[in-house]
Formats: sequence, C-alpha cells, structure tokens
Amino acid sequence: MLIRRRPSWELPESAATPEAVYLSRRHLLGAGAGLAAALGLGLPAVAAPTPGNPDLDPTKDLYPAKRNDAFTLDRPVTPEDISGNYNNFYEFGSDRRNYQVADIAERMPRRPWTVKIDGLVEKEREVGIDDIIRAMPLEERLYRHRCVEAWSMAVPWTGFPVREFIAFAKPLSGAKYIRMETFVNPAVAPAQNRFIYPWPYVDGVTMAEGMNDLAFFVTGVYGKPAPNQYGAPLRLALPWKYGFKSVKSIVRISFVADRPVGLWEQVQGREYGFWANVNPEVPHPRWSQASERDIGTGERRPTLIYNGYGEQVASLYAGMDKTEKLFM
Ligand SMILES: Nc1nc2c(c(=O)[nH]1)N[C@H]1C(S)=C(S)[C@@H](COP(=O)(O)O)O[C@H]1N2
Ligand SMILES: [Mo]
Repeated sequence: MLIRRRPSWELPESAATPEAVYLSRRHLLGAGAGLAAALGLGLPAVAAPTPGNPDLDPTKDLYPAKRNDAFTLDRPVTPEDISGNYNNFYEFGSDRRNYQVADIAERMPRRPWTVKIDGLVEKEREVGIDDIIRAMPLEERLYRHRCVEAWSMAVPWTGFPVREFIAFAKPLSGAKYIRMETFVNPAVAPAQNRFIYPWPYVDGVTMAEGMNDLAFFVTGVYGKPAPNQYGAPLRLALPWKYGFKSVKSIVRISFVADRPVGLWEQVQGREYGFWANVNPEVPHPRWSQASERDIGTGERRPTLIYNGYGEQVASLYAGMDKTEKLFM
C-alpha cells in the first residue's frame, strides 16, 4: 500500500494568484498600437499575426489543462509580463532584460514542427508535435525555476511528465541517458549566425531522472500554449536543477548509452556540469548561490537545496557525491 506523504515543497501556497487574470504587457502595447491607428497616427490597426503567435497554435483547444494540486508553491506566481520578458534564450540574443528576446522569438514559426526520436529506441521516428501533444495527458503544475545566475521565478507550466514521453518513445534497455536538442535555424534565430556558441543547444538527463515525477515537458504556460520565448512548442522543466538544463524548443530527443555533454558544459566545463542540481552551499566559481532574486516580487530569498524539491529527488543521487560534481 502506497501512502502519499505530504512532501516538503507542498508548503502553503501563500499567494499563488490565479494566472488567468494576468495581462501581458506586450499585448497591452499591441492594444496601444491599435488605439494609435484609430487616432489616425498611421500605424496598422491590426498587427499582422506573427508566425509565432500562440493564439494561432493548433493545440489551443487543450488549454487550460487541469491543475495538478500536488504541486504547490511557497511564493507568488510570477506575473506573465515579467517572466515573459526576462528570458534566457541565447539563440535569439543574450540580452534577456529587455523585450528583445520575446519579440525576436515571436518571429519563429511554430508549425510545421517535428521531433525526431532516435538512438536506442524500438523504432526511430520523426513525429509531428501535435501528434505528441495530443497523445499526452496534459496537466498544469506550479513550479519554481532557479537560474544559475541567481534569479528565480514561479510559473504555472502546462505539459506532461517526461515519463509519459519515455513510454511513448519505447527506449531499449541499453538507454542510460536522454539527450535533448534545440532547433538550428539562423534565418529566425539571429545569434545562430554568429559562431559564438556550438549550436545546437543540447543538454540531457539520466533515464532515472527522466522517470522522476518532477521531470516535465512543457507545452504551455499561464493556461495557454507557451509563447515562443518560453521554448515553444516543447521545452523541459527540471525544477530541482539550474535552469540551463531545461532545454527549449526541442526538435530531437535521443536515447543514448553515453552521458551527453551539454552546450554550457562544452563551452565552460569548469563552471557548468552535467548534474547542475541547485545547492546554496556550492558557489558558482564567480558568485554565491546562497540566495536568489525573485524576479516577480523583487525580493531576495535564501536558495533551497534541490530548489526545495529534495524529498522527491535527493535519492537519485544517494552516495554519488564522492565521485560526481552534483551541484555545478
Ligand atoms: N535552447 C535553449 N534553451 C535554454 C536556454 C537557451 O539559451 N537556449 N537557456 C536556459 C536557461 S539558462 C534558463 S534559465 C531557461 C530560461 O527559461 P525562461 O526564459 O522560460 O525563463 O531556459 C534554458 N533553456
Ligand atoms: Mo539560466
């Protein structure tokens, strides 16, 4: 008999605001343009829909998905106009602190989009994203997100457990890791024209991590299909790890025998490793990880081991700290 204990991260959900009421600042700006046109200021009355407009998403009917109440927060949900305008998505530029990343990302077409499933699987195949999303049990989860740069947010993701995708992909027993890869399309992602990073963006997890209940594939946010800057149409959310592990806009998922080398590990292996579990006591070589700035409230708060999800994931790493750098 399995008795469900109340895990430590199920803290009282002090101020998780119903996200449906959030108004996107960028949409307000759009409304402003319409008003300007009505006043005869010569701007287009209706902005042409961009290829990345989530309102045109063919899976829109699946939202909002039912919230899974097992996942609660100890802090307010970050307003969409803040989390949606403070994005690390280096393919679209490295200045996350203005509207640039979101605006440039919105030019990326969301369809057609396929995901290649390959490596150690029963049958390699390339599947349309809608066929994946419609085969999966979508749910909403409130998750904390901790970037290695010492900022954090709390977001209502919609998606499905990685475990469900593993069952869909049918890996062979030799598969030990799941490697995930982002698109390469310099025509829409300007930074991919510059050879500063070894594109595509890659990262991965062990099979055991992927099977953990917390490992989540995201398709939506704030009760609707995710706008591109969040990593549409498919991204990872691994809330106990630093954010760079959560690969965005995935086009290829490979089941492999060898540990994949992530983009950040490849370019800066002394600072970023494979495990990247959140730990306030292990500083980044260039800054402390003891606390973080909540981009929603602006408050500084103490960082929690495994970002507060230790009860779910600590056992994955039992005894490994002797041989592995688990926290970088
Ligand atoms: N393809 C890709 N995925 C990525 C990144 C990126 O630059 N490219 N940045 C990572 C980092 S460092 C973080 S913190 C999160 C940011 O997700 P957010 O923009 O939704 O906050 O995405 C991660 N996934
Ligand atoms: Mo990050």
